[in-house]
Amino acid sequence: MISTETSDDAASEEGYDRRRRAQWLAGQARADGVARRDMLRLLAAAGVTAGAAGAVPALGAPRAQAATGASVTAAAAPGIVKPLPAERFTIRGTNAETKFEALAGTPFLTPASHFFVRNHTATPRLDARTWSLKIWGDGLKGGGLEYGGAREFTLADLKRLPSVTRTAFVECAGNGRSFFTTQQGQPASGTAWTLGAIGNARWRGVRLSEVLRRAGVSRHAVDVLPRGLDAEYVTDDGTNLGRVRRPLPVSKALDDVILAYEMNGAPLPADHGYPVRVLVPSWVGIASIKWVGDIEVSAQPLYSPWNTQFYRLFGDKYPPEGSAPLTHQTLKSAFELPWNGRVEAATTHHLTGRSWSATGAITRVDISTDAGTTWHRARLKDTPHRATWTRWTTPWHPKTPGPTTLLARATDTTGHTQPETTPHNTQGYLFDAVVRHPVTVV
Ligand SMILES: Nc1nc2c(c(=O)[nH]1)N[C@H]1C(S)=C(S)[C@@H](COP(=O)(O)O)O[C@H]1N2
Ligand SMILES: [Mo]
Repeated sequence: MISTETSDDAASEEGYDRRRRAQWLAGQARADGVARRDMLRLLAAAGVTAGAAGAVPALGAPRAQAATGASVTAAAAPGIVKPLPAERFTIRGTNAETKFEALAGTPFLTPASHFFVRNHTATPRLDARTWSLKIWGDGLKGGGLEYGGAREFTLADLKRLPSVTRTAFVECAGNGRSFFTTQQGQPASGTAWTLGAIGNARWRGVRLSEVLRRAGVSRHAVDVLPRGLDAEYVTDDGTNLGRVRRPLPVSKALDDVILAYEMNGAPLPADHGYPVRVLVPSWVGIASIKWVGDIEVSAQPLYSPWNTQFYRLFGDKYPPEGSAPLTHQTLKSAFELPWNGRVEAATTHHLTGRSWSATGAITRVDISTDAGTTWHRARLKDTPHRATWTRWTTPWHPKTPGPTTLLARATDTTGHTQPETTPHNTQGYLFDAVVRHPVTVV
């Protein structure tokens, strides 16, 4: 039942390598100092054919990274466009995790320069002038079964419609996954995120409901299926799952979903979905499809690998077909401190961190600096809201040198408090237990 979410688990270097070669063919990876004929020999030996490379769409001219002086770390995440300095990001295959300690001192809204990136393949370079969104399917009035009946919206069309802004986090369903292994001794497949697969931004765009209404959504519509324009996703065993797409029930689509074209007051950065992404507040990150190119509106329920084999809970505690498809994210807390950091004894520190919940506003955060023996309340620095995070701070005056464990435990308005353990699921989704953060007092 275990399947891999990405190509970058330790166990599947080969898949990552294969993808990297395809990206090189598409002009997205650097191979400084490697002769072209050596690259071609590598590709031939690995059986990467023009067909496999074709899984990567034409992405325009190769990026002249040397000329633009892009950071050297970019080579480790070949599909990501923005700089990924090592003090801010941990590269995990095609993804970049934000280091929580790098958020110390950043505002409530995560700057794009610090926002995590989760790419199944690579960031496509799209031209907003030729981009359009096609809405199609038998859930539209008058049918429109195929593209022939599609309603099309250019970016200019979308910008002419009434806009909305909404602050919300985007968080990967697998955020915190590595703690199933390190804290609970129960390995899970997929990218070994710590707590940094989350960012909180102010999104501006048009309501999806507005666009669906104008496209003529019928009362028979049940699901909508937004699909990205990035490359088709090929799993490690070579199965092509097609373009990244995940159905949304029409009830959610007509509720608070946004087609976002701005992030924190600027056009969406390439890595975060330029020119337009779907933004599904409080739901698992996969729902927020980047680089959206079309949306099928269906009178029948739709499935994709992203709501069947992925993004359900599988394991001993769940039925063989898994739980229902995941919707809301969960409750978590993190310190803005390095893992295994060193803290000076006999001075007062102001520990800082953030807590967040998808289902309610944070009501309290309890902190322990002695591995859970004693607890006290942190001071909340933001007015808590659902689907965003709340920053907090607490003074700490460590007396004796030596190792200790810091804990932060949040409670939200639904009455939910972070538990000591999270029931295991094989793909490591929705970790919500209190994380044990080791530090050494020196
Ligand atoms: N088209 C497309 N949309 C996508 C993805 C992707 O790879 N391709 N990744 C999804 C996942 S799993 C997450 S967690 C979020 C991450 O958004 P970010 O990269 O802007 O942080 O985007 C989602 N939308
Ligand atoms: Mo994700």
